[in-house]
Amino acid sequence: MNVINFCHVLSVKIRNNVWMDPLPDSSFIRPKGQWYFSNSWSKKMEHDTIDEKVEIRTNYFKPIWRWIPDVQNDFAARADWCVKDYASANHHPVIRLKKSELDVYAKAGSKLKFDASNSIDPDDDTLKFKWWQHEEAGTINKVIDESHAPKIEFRLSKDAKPGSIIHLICEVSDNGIPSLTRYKRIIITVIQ
Ligand SMILES: [Ca+2]
Repeated sequence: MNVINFCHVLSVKIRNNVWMDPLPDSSFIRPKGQWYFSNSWSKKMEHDTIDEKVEIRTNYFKPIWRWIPDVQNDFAARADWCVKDYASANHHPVIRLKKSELDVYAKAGSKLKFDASNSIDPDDDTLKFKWWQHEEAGTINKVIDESHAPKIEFRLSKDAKPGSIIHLICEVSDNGIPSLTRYKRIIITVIQ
């Protein structure tokens, strides 16, 4: 099964008041009673070194690990704020989109433009831009190529089905120490 398609499946009820993402492994039976890391699916997979299994595990946890460097840097900056004066510490960029709405409705085949060039950094750091599609969150596989310009422009496929959803992420990082990143998520819904 295509792992990305699998991630589009909504959480499933495991037991009373416990909802989780479905696992990409129908052979795994969730343990009864108390759950620990030691009896988890991820622990089981940790011992599997077959390339295909490693890829499945890596993709399954991508929604978590892709953010970790930014989370760690954010924490490091906050630690700096405790012991340094304002000018000696780094602070996050501020993303300013020219069109501020984050919920966008667009017809199949239409052209879309987004512009984050007005973004600023409170320390006057140099900014890096990255636009990318958060595929696991949406319902259409990759339709947007990653871009590193302050602006992005693309056309929706004429075949895009009404009701389909694309999550577009605008990521802006500075060159301070540690480098800090902010995000904006634009949710594009295809309409008739
Ligand atoms: Ca900064």
